[in-house]
Amino acid sequence: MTQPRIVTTASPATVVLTDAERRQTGEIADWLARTEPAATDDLQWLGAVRDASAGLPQRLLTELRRFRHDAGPDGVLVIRNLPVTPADGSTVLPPTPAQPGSVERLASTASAVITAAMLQLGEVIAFRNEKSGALVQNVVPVPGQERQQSNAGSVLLEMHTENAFHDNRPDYIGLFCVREDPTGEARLCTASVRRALPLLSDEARKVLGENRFLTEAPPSFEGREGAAPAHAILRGAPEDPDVLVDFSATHPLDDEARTAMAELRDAFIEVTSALALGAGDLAVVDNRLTVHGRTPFTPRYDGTDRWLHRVYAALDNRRSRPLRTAGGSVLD
Ligand SMILES: O=C(O)CCC(=O)C(=O)O
Ligand SMILES: [Fe+2]
Repeated sequence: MTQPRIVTTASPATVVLTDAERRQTGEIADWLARTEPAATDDLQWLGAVRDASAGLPQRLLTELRRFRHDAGPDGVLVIRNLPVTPADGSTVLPPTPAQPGSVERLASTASAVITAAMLQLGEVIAFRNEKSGALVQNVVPVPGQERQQSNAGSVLLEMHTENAFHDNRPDYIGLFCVREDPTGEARLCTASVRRALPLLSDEARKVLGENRFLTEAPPSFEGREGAAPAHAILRGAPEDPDVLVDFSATHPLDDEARTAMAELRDAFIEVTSALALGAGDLAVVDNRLTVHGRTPFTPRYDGTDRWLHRVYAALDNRRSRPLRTAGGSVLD
């Protein structure tokens, strides 16, 4: 496949916290980082974060609520100037991890910030077979996995709906940058179906709306084989559809479907926003409206590489209940 040209369009909706709002958020997050059992996967700690998230700055709560109502033309909300480490300087950010499947099990200022923000959008979830079911996961480049189509890779990561193959895929993905890419090359790419739709031919719209595509599980899911049933890529209201596609895992079932998918990929490239995330930037992506990916970059593996925390949120906790066998946040 040819490497897409990344075009930066106008930046998506962005909220920059004032220093007072950052302090207010930091006070909550620093307190949560010290709140027992201070473990990101513990239901009691999550309960404390859920309660405390109601005390986030009013402007942030309002923006999150608006975004949940309607994610806008880009389906992305960027929140900047969030705290990453404690205000009192008691902890500094450790070196960027480089081991495979790295996750955050211990509460910290940064893990509390992203969990609190995501809990204002929905219920946080994880998948037992992905990153050992941890709710707060690390997005870091991993030596030897450079060419993988997963967030451990550093080649171009194709645009995708997160966990497209899964019936209970998240509604929102939070990506919180705790250390920016020192080379400045890595960009989070996002493209919404609302922006891409007007660029598609009538024929492509029709074909993309039919069950002519198969999607496999991504490499980050251990032990998942085979593809789910054939599905449509454009779904719901024809004039404002949802999108379900992973350009490295979705396969067209016939030539017309292949042509339509190629047209969609070109349209997404035309409307892509490429965001260089800085430390303290949280990008929230609406996984129904917007696909995401990442430009290639050059890891150093010396502790200074780009480091994001990732948390998923789902809107309907009852729908996934049969898969949450222990009644917690992890889907089996
Ligand atoms: O590294 C990025 O910016 C995005 C990676 C990604 O797609 C993910 O973690 O879900
Ligand atoms: Fe992703």
